[in-house]
Amino acid sequence: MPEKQLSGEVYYPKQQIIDHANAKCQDLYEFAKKDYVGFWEKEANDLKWFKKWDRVLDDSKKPFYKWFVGGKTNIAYNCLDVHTETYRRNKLALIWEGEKGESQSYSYFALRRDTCRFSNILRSLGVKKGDRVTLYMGRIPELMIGMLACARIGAIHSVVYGGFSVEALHERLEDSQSKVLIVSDGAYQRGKIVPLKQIADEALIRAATVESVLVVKRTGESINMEAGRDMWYHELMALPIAGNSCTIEEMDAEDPLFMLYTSGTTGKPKAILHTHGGYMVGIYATLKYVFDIHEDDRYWCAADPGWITGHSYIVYGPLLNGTTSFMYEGAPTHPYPNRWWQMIDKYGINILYTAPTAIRGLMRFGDAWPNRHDLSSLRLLGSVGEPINPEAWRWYYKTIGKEKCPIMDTWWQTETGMFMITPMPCVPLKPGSGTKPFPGLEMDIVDEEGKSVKPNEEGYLVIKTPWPSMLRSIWNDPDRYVNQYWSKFPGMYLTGDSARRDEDGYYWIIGRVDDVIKVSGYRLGTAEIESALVSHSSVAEAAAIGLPHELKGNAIHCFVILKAGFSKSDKLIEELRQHVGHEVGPIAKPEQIDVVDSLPKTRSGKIMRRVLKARALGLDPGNISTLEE
Ligand code: 7RM
Repeated sequence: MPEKQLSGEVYYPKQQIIDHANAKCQDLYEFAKKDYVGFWEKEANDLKWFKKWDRVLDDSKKPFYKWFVGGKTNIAYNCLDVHTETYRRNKLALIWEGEKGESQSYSYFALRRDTCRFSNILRSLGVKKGDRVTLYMGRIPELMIGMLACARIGAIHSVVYGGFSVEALHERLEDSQSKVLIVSDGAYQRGKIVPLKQIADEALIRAATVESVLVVKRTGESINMEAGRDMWYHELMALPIAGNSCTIEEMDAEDPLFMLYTSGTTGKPKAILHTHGGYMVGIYATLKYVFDIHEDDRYWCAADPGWITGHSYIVYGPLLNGTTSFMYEGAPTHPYPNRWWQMIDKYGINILYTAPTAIRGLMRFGDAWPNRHDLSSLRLLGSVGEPINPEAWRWYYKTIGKEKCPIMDTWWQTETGMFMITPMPCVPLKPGSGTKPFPGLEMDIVDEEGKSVKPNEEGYLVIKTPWPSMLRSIWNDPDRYVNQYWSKFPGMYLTGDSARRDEDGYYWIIGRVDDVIKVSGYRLGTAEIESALVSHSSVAEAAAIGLPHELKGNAIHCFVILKAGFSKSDKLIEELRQHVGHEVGPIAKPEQIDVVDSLPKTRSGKIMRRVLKARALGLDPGNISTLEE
């Protein structure tokens, strides 16, 4: 039992959870507090290196930190080859179920073999170390194989979420200067087909660097195949050059592994860069300790591989830990709201990791759906993407976890690569709080001057120590990396979130303080939505804000000023919504669009979204001294 009585609604860990844990987590906190560099070094020693590092951390060129300097490794080697060299070769690495109900599984042996075959194909198409490859597909095994194949040969993968559309994909192909695009003909979603290849064709018209397009057949719908550019994945994989073995590229620990686009404060999305060495160590250790991963577990992260959660905790984390990862292609409620519960029962899933929006979406169908299934295999639950409201937390805990599974509410970002604020199995939980920083991390909540705020006061959430899976930079824009994350408070990483810490030291995330909107856990920038709106012939100016939404967490509300000659109509509003869907993607479609005559602006012409939001919520807009009118 903890020494101190905690305040509020507290759930103490069950003894069997503590006993099962693969480490005494109090010891981890203590060890890492004394020597965080030593803590990470110890974790790195669990993994295979072609050459060990000379130095664990080099902070001589802050904020361009380097980890495991001089070390040589390859994350794909640690995900696959280290296991196929042992008795794990015949163990399942991946179990996949399609939305239509079909299933496939891959042993570590099979996943390595197919990855090697695909690596050979990529090499034969001229893809070399450092080249960029974009992947745009649904949740299918080939996405995992594609990512691992890039990693194996040292190519940098850039996965574009399948929910994004033409302009978003085009921008990402262009910015990354990708040589190859891997796409599926389409993706199943709620019984319908999302025509990914068709969207890609449109995006490719202006993407000059793409030489080859490799198409995975998923739906079998008829698509356009451009001679000389487009090739079928299954045909390539059957060629003799796709041998079952493939030499591995020995990567420097600091060599880039992938780039992943995410939305920021202003302007276009930026590509966050992660590495082979430090990223690997961070992901491996956090998943092992937080979700208490054991190799006989069946672990299900229900996120999309196209987001950081999927990169770290569907693909790399589970494989590094030698466990079995489960992947489901479709929607949680298709064809019925028991779809998830049925699969937990069918496959004996031990750990489920999902987002509050999904939990709320399933909760509204009532307890009868989960109660029809045996969920007793579950041992741990997880939540990510946005603050979880206590009501959804309690439902998840009681109805799904049967009051025996702790909920790991993990706070982290594309930029952090790994869990940052999170419980571990020994930590008492409070619904809605991610509890405390992971061992080895010093975090704080500070005021405008960078000084720690008092308990329960709101402030900027910052990180004060470097960590191995931290972003290294922004692709092609190191200045933006410095300005965005390290300039407001010298020596501190700015997360962009506001938070408070209670009297027990528990962190409570309040939300973004910048122009990022989290819709159903997906991160979108106001700038992307606004620029899509003004690209329509009728719109002169636009502003987007996020307003609270019962299921989605936040929903997008827009304000537009129409150009002369256009007038407000339901037809035009619907056309604008569709236009945003086409340009950015269906997830970005505004909930509501209001036509207005003017927008609140600062004297320098910046739209004051804060004022729009306060007005919409009927709140005091706060300090409006910079307002123009
Ligand atoms: C993993 C991910 C990052 C932003 C972050 C927060 C919000 C994420 C939680 C959360 C409260 C959580 N990466 N966020 N997890 N807020 N509790 N457990 O979501 O780059 O897409 O977004 O998401 O605002 O800054 S992300």
